[in-house]
Amino acid sequence: GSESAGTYGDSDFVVVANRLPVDRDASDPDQEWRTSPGGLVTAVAPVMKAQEGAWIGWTGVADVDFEPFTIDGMHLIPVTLTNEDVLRYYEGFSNATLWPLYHDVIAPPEYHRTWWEAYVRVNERFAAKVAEVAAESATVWVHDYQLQLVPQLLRRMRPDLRIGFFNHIPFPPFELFAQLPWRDEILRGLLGADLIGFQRPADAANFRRAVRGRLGYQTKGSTVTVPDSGDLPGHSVRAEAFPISIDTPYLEELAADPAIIERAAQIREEVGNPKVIMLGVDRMDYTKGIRHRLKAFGELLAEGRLNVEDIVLIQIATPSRERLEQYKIIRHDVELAVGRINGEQADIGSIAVHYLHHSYPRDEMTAFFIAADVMLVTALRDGMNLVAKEYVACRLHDDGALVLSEFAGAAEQLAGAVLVNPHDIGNLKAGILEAVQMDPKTRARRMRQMRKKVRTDTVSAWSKRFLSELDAIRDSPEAIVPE
Ligand code: ADQ
Repeated sequence: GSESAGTYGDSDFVVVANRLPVDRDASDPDQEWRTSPGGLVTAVAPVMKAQEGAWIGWTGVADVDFEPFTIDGMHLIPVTLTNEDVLRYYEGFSNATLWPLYHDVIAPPEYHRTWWEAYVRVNERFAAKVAEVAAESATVWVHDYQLQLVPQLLRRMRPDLRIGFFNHIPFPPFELFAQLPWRDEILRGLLGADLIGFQRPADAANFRRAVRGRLGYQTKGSTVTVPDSGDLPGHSVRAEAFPISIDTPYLEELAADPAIIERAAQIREEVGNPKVIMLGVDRMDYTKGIRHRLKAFGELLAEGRLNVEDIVLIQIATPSRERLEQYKIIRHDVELAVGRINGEQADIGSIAVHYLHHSYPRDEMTAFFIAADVMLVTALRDGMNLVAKEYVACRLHDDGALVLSEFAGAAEQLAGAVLVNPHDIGNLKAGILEAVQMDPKTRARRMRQMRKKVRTDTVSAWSKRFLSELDAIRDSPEAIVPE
C-alpha cells in the first residue's frame, strides 16, 4: 500500500470501532497505554500484523488530541471526542437512544435532535480518518452501533475500498426500529458497506425487512440491491449472520493452569464450601436480567426449595455507563434486591448472594468460571453473550450446567444449555432447579456438546469467515455492477 498515490494512506487493513483496544492505568504516573484484552483484539490482531493494519477509535479520554502510536505490533490511530461529543454522541445517541431501541425497548429510548447531530458529526470524523489512512483498495472493517453511518460516508469518499460492517448488538424488529426519527438515514448509512454482519439470522432478516419497508429496495436471499442514486452509487450488499465467538484455545490454557485451578478451590473455600456455587457475570446493564435472576433465586430460598447452607450465588457486575440515569436505576435495584435476599435469607456464616461490583483480570474470571457449578445467563435481550461461551470453554472436565436465556444470541448456538424465559419467573426458577439438580451424566453429555461448539467456532474462525466473505464479494464483478 505504501506505493500508492499521495491521496491514499498506507494501511491495507483498517479496523474502525468506537474504542481503541487500550486503556490507561490511572495508578501509573507515566500514564502508559495498556492493551485491554478482548475478543475483538485477539481476532483481528494477527490480520493487522500480517497486513500493515491500523485500528481507528477513541481512547476513552475526552478533549485530548493524541498522536498515532504502536502497541503490541498494532498501529493505533486515535480520534478525538470532545466532552460534548461524549455526552451527545456516546452517552446520548449511542447508549440512551440506540442501545435501548435495539434491545427491545427494555428501557425507553430517548430521541433528541442535538444527539443525532452529534452522532452525524462524530461518524463523519471517523470516516474522514479512515479515508486518510486507508491504502488504495484496502479492506475496512467497521464495528458496531456507534458507527452506522461510516460505511455510506466512506463509500462516497473512497469507492475503491472494500467495506465490511459488523453489528455486535441485536437489530430490532421493524415495528420497533420504525420509531427512530432517523431510521432511513441509519439504513442508508449501513448500506454503504459491501457486507453487513449480524449475530443471528433473525437480526439480518430484521434489517432486510426494514430496508424493504422503508427504502423499497429489493432483497433476494441475503443480498440487497441498492440502486444508483445521489446518495450512493448502485451496488449490492450482503446482510447475513456471523455469530461471534471467543478465544477458546486461550481460555482452555488458562483453565488448565495449576495456579488458576488452585485459586478456584480457594474461592470455593472462601464462600464457605457450599454444595453448589452459582455464578452470574455481566456488565451492570438493564438488558442482562440481573434483577430477574435475583428474584428467582430469592423466591427459591424463601420457599425452601433451595437451602442457604447448600448454595450461594456469586454475582459479579462490572460497572458500566454509570453517568446514565437508567444505569443508576438498575444498579440501585440490584443492590436493593441483594440486600433484601441477604437480609431475609442469609445467616451468620452463610451469605446467600456475594455481590461484586468490580471488573476482574482474565485469570481471576477464569477461576470464578472453574469454581461455578451452575452459570446463570438470563439476559432479556443480548446480541450474543460471550460469558455463556466463556463458561463452557473453561469446563475442561465436561461438568457444570448453563442456564441460558432464549433471548441471548448464544441460545441458538449452545443447544446443551437449560433454556429459560427470564420474563417468566416461574420458568426461570424451574430452569435453575433443573440445572442444580441435573445428574452428572446428563451434565457431562450436555456440556460436551457445547464444548465441541466453542472449540470449532472460535473468534479467529469468525473473523476469518467474515473477512474472506468480504474479499469474495468484491472479487466477483457482478457484485459491483448489479443488473
Ligand atoms: P457485552 O454486552 O459487554 O458485549 P458479553 O458478550 O457478555 O456482553 O461480553 C462481556 C465481556 O466482558 C466478556 O468477555 C466477559 O468475560 C467480560 N466481563 C464481564 N464482566 C466482567 C468483569 N466483572 N470483569 C472482567 N471481565 C468481565 C456486546 C454485546 C454482546 C456480544 C458482545 C460481542 O452486548 O451481546 O456478545 O458485544 O459481540
